[in-house]
Amino acid sequence: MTLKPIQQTHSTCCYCGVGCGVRIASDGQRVLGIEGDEFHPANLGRLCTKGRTLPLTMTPTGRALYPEMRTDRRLPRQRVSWDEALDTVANRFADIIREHGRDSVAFYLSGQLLTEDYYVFNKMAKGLIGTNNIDTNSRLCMSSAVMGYKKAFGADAPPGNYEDLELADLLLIAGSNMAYAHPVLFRRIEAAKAADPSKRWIVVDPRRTDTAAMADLHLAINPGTDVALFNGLLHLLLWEGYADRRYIDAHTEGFEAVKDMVREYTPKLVADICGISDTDLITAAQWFGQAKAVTSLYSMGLNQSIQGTDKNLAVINLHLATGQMGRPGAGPFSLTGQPNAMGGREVGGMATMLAAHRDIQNPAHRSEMAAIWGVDYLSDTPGLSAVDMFDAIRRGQVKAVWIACTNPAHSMPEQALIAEALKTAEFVVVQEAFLDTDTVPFADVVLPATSWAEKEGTVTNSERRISRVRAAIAAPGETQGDWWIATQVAKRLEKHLTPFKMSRFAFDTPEAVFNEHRKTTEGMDLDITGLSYALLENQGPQQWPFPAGATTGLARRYSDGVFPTASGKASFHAVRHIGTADKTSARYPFHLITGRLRDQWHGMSRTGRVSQLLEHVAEACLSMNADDMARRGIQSGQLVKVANARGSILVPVEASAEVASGSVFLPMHWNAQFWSEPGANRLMPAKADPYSLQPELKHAAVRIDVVNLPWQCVAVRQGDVDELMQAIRPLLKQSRFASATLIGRENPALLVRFADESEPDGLINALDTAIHLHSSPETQDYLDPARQINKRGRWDAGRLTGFRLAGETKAADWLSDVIRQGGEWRWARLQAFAPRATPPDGSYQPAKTVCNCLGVSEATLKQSIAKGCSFEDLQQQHKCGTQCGSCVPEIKRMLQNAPRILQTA
Ligand SMILES: Nc1nc2c(c(=O)[nH]1)N[C@H]1C(S)=C(S)[C@@H](COP(=O)(O)OP(=O)(O)OC[C@H]3O[C@@H](n4cnc5c(=O)[nH]c(N)nc54)[C@H](O)[C@@H]3O)O[C@H]1N2
Ligand SMILES: Nc1nc2c(c(=O)[nH]1)N[C@H]1C(S)=C(S)[C@@H](COP(=O)(O)OP(=O)(O)OC[C@H]3O[C@@H](n4cnc5c(=O)[nH]c(N)nc54)[C@H](O)[C@@H]3O)O[C@H]1N2
Ligand code: SF4
Ligand SMILES: [Mo]
Repeated sequence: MTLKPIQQTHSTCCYCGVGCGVRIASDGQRVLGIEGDEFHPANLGRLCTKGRTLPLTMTPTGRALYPEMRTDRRLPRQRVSWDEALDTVANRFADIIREHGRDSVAFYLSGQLLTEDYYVFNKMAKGLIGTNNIDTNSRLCMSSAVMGYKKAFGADAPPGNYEDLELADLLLIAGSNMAYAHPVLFRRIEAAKAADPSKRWIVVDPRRTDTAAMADLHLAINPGTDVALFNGLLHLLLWEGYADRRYIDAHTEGFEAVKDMVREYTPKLVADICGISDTDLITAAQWFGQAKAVTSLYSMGLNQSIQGTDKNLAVINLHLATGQMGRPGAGPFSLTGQPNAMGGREVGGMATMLAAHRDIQNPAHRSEMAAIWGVDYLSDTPGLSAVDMFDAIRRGQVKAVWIACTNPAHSMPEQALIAEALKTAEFVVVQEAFLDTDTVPFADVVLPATSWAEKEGTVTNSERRISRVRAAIAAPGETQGDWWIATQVAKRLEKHLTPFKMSRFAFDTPEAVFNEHRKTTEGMDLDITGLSYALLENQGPQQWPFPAGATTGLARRYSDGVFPTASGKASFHAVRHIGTADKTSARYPFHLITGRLRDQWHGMSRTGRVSQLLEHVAEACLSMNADDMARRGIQSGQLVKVANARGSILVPVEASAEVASGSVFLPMHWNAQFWSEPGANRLMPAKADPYSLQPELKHAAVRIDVVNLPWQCVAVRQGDVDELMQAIRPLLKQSRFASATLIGRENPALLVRFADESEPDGLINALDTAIHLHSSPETQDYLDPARQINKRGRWDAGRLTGFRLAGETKAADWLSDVIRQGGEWRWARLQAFAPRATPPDGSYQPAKTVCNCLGVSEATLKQSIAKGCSFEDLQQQHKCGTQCGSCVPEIKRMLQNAPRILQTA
């Protein structure tokens, strides 16, 4: 065998909006490793757990590798050629447009597409078909931030850059759990604070997240009360004389109305609405007022609200009133979530905007774009935003939808309605990299896309920095770039819709697309006419604007105090507190909050394949305040039903000090691929902000009841975990509750659990078949039919490699840990599988991993902490937290929670 030489390819991480630069090691066919790029200005060499484990996600099982199609929805899809798939999509779209008009088709895209992909789709919808029905998951994510910036400054996008986060002497972090969601940026601000401990952080979050735990002041406000809080802060800032009159007079308008309005927001009233003390409020205002440079960082806790735009504007008011703008370390900085949320905004890939920050309803903007695209018609009616789009599909008004790079069956609110819409639609196209998502089963046509390490293009991160994404390996199967797929269909559609003209989709490379996109930005606020692939190649990632002739991008906008509004001034907005769409009541007494976990990404199509990433949190779990649990007689590990009028889900509950009394938290990630349940969005309201049209995905009112399902079964099996996971999925619906996950590191295993009133017919046989646990000389059974107890273990070469405990599961945690730790089997076989078997005393230690990079377990850390180790000692002994650093907050919390006598010992 000849070894292929190892190549290094510079690219960008495909997860979050931090936009870390990576170097991919490959042999051209397979990704062999990954490192952070020391020269990329976003991460300077760092990567978080998700970025570091990207190579482990590159397994072929479950990838969409070939075009597939079906003409009868009762039958499975069949593999077809690209020509057949592309012709079908173009023909069906053309037929539907001819019969029902341009607005009877829609596109639902993603902030994870590259700018080039996005550009072609947007041109096809707006420039070729003539519909603005093209919206994206950015509607669920950034649209309130976009509206906030546009209303206040006249243009979109964060004014500052990542250095400002380090330069600020006060960070106001609101509705953002950076420690989990933007880990590498969090490492940067942590380091800045360690270097200068006089820097302060205020964190505004109803939960005591890892981010909040590190703050100098945590304002644990009631969900949805941010506008009241910011108005209260402004009230105090003005009262205490911290207003910057010179800045207000020279560079803003609308101040007087806001000043009058915030009079109402007295400290007493605000403390009551927000559920915080007025002393904390006053402290926060003093710190804000006294700081030389304040940067506010915010994300979904502000955006995903029926007041998302107002929440953004209320933060911006604070900056305008105190002149905390346009200087190093000062400004309102919206953290973008997806790797290319910004690029999507740049090409205008949403229902309410045109390319390069132009407006649909501005006739001059429309004619500029029509001229660039060489078309006569651009629709002047805004298209349907995400929630309305799926509603229109459900009502039959929109007949065909093309979904690319997003999983709406999981991520949209009121899931039941989304499923109904996808069933009602006449024609559903899903362009995906993975087949195991909740949306794919609805597809009439699946278009297989290349993904990270296989595709070419550009992305823009949170600080307006454009980086190249490069292919390191060959495209697997027949997958194609998203831009290519869109281009091929557009060319075919042109023949139907505008025959005999020269093609406007003559793109043969992503670079050709980029060059056309660049032209649309000429003279606009995001002018990038000075950028090219060659420049990005030679000089690395660049910030926009970068007009022709420039030598660098612009690090900081509005430093001259001139804003792109008619008057050149920024606007204050008098926004009042409204609250959440759902109100808690006697019937639905709990606030359900949703959000992210450190090691999972959205619908888990990628991160759910990596056992290491599931070690941090293995299964969906509802976090609940211990006092609330005690009051209701609920115990950790019990199953509860979380319900409201929109539906219900079953989930195990766990006591958590993170949530306040009256609130519960459920991660957004788990879905029908890993669970008997569809996910948190079964319960979330499809109620949206009136300006940004962003739905309130953060909050719902729910009730919580204990559910007793006496029959339980747990099984674990080592082997090809991708294949085991696929085999188990059809069984997840065969009992009232089920969940599947991966455990272990070197020899990962599938873990699946079921619960029901009594043993479901045929489930055990089906399970044994799916996980290859047939009776054999290597297996040992324990049966007690009278009590429905049926257990089996399997050993290979002296090691336990699988088991199934049905009817009685007491030994499940012990046996799972034995498999996870991978050691020799040291106990009597039958005895271990007898009823209520427990590990012989002291013979094993539970294996929860805290430091994922180096595999340091909670037990190991607890032992060292009990011996009196400090944080530095722990790092020296175990190297924990020295790689990606994501576990540092957790280790610090463990140290804080350890009995004091031991810490000082
Ligand atoms: N690990 C990981 N990282 C990610 C992602 C991921 O899936 N996994 N996704 C990326 C994407 S697309 C996005 S958009 C970002 C999101 O990044 P974040 O917005 O930081 O993440 P979330 O956990 O959704 O929400 C942040 C916090 O809002 C709080 N919150 C809830 N309601 C309120 C409220 O009314 N007011 C305030 N002030 N806070 C509230 C929640 O308790 C939560 O801690 O993360 C990006 N990074
Ligand atoms: N309750 C609740 N719901 C939420 C949120 C919340 O906080 N709470 N957050 C919302 C937010 S901010 C967001 S951004 C959304 C995210 O929601 P989604 O967009 O649905 O999330 P993903 O799972 O990232 O979906 C991306 C899909 O693209 C596929 N894919 C990956 N790479 C490629 C590629 O190169 N090409 C193509 N064609 N496909 C690819 C992946 O397999 C995956 O299925 O969820 C929203 N929903
Ligand atoms: S912080 Fe982590 S997930 Fe985000 S871009 Fe960097 S490595 Fe990727
Ligand atoms: Mo997002």
